[in-house]
Amino acid sequence: MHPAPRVHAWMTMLVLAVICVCMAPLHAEDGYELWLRYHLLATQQAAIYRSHATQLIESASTPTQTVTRAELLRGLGGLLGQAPPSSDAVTSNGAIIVGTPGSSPVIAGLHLDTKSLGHEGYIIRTVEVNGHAATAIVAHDDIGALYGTFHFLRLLQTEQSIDHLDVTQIPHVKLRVLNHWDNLNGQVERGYAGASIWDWWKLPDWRAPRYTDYARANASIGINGTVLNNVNAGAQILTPTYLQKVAALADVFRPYGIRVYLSVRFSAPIEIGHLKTADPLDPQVQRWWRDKADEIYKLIPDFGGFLVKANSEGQPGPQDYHRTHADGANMLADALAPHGGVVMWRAFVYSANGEDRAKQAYDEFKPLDGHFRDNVLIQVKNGPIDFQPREPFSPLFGAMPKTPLMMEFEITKEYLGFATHLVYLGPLFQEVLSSDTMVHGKGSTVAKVIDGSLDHHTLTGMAGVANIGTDRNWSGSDFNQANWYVFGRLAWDPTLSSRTIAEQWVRMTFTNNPAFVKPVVDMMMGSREAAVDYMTPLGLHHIMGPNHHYGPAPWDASEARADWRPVYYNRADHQGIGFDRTRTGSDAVDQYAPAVADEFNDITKTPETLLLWFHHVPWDYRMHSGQTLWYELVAHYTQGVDDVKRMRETWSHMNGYIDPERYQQVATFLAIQQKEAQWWRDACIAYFQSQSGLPLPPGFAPPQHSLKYYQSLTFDFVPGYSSW
Ligand code: GCV
Repeated sequence: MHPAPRVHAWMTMLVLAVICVCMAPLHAEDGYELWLRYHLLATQQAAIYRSHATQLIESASTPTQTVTRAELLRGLGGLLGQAPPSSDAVTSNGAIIVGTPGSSPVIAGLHLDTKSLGHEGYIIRTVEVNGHAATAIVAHDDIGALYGTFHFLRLLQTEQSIDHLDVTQIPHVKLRVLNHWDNLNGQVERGYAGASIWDWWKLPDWRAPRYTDYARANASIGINGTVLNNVNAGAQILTPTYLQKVAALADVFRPYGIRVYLSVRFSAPIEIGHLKTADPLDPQVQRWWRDKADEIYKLIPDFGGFLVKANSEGQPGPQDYHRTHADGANMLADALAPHGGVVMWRAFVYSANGEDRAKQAYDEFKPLDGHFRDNVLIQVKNGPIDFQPREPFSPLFGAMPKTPLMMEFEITKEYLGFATHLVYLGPLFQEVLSSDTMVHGKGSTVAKVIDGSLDHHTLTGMAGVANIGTDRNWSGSDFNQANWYVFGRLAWDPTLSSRTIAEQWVRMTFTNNPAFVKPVVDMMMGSREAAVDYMTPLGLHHIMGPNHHYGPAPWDASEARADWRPVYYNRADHQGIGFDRTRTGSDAVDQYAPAVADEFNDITKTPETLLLWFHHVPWDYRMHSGQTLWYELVAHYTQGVDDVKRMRETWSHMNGYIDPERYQQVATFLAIQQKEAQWWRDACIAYFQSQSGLPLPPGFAPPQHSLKYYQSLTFDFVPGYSSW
């Protein structure tokens, strides 16, 4: 047989394959690079920056120095099209000098005050060395230089001038931590971005490159800790097999300044230690935890500590043995103290005891102020109930001056539309942080509680429940990445503006083109209020579908426990709507400092955004607008849907400014958001109208379906919920 035809066919296929490869976009955008997309800058901008990047003077002898150098080469190489050569001495204008006085004689020669920067701070300054202008990125410790490097790259990514730099940054908060609610079986509780990124099965041997990218992303925004597993914890994570896996992850994260922490199950001494009790005052139990801590620190010398959910939603805890939360936390704290570890003990506790759920965490923890060991932080959710689209700040902030309180935000959008709704959480985080507790007079903001300045604490922290999973884009949607990003930036500095952070994120993630940046940042900034409007306006809360938390169900009374039923929270009836938490109601208001309590107690002084949180209000109550409450409620719901329509409209004009892949997914997700916003509006209006008995105010469209229809909807599979 003659081989020629076959060779010919093979050649043809090869040529076709080459053509296909050449025609395919070199780099399809899938969101994997997050905000660390070091794509080539516009020609003119790149040329300017190249003159500031002629030499690289650094040292790469420690692991952190090595990753710092790698990031610089990657960043400069990508943004400028070429990375500068390394050298030992400054010989021309435009050198970039990175490191610490200890690692670089050139930096030592600058005589900058690095000691006052602490472990993580840095300076970025334009300096003169040997008569040449240079940019110095200087810190006291290696990790500060890495943080400074990311900051410097951000200046380039966002096209800022780097001619005369003089930046000093020191983090305001010590522990800046992600909380993963990841189960060991790969499911993520309240996760909407695929499965857990921790591949426990293949660890410790296979250390997926994604773990390094995770560490890079976190370090770039100053996150320095990660709790790997769900607060609804199994004891298994503390077994030797899993600790080896945890140690492998700790090894990957260490150069990036990230410590690992674990959520621990309070009853672990029984389940894996085979003791008869987990009583925190039992000497055998105390010994077990001490031994466990010793075992962990042998494997992971810089292990961060434990996060604990105890006596909450069915989890075991010290109260099972008639002990207090302080007894439980202190026992673990004593085990960790010799190694420098901390306990982050959650204040998210409530039970079906008939008391207003919003009051219970305060009632439980306030009396324990001053009873915790020095290495215990109490981790408090931002609001008194549970990460609702809008809540007042938790009354615990400011109420426990002798105890470090950590903020817990939820980055994953359990109550804000899961993966698909575009809701930028920066304004929510900022609203909470800037709330004034008034405990020491005006200006006693929640941010000052968290950064320790209000009551002089040096152990401080902020936690964010992660929205990260195995989806290529990490967070389930491109815009959800902004919520991870803004959390990290605000944990570093809670006084930053969420708008500035959004703008930087947009520039780094998409483009610097002002025709894109301005409208998209505006859209992000309005998105949280839009969601509040179409879900829970005017202080409504907890009216989502029970358990899975997807979609509206203000009518639901099916839960066994009253405090899990939406009707418990909205209390809509023929007279009015809202939860009376005033002094004649549950008196939750008096958990706040007197000035705040008086405001929340008085219906005329309560901000309308929180009206129905604190008051049961007649339908015909006159609002500031002069309209009735019923009118305003319908108007807000309608406004929310209209806002989403406008967001879609804004986005439709963005076509062509960015890659088609991400453009299209955002467009499709916005269409889903509009559909679901309409559903929220219509279902809630239909139900509240069934209670108020009032006609729809003129000019507003009636719900698209009957109340019966909305009540009949069921959902068999809802992401993030199956682990329950
Ligand atoms: C981890 C809410 C969520 C639960 C979560 C809990 C918590 O109730 O719905 O999934 O459990 O908060 O924060 O512990």
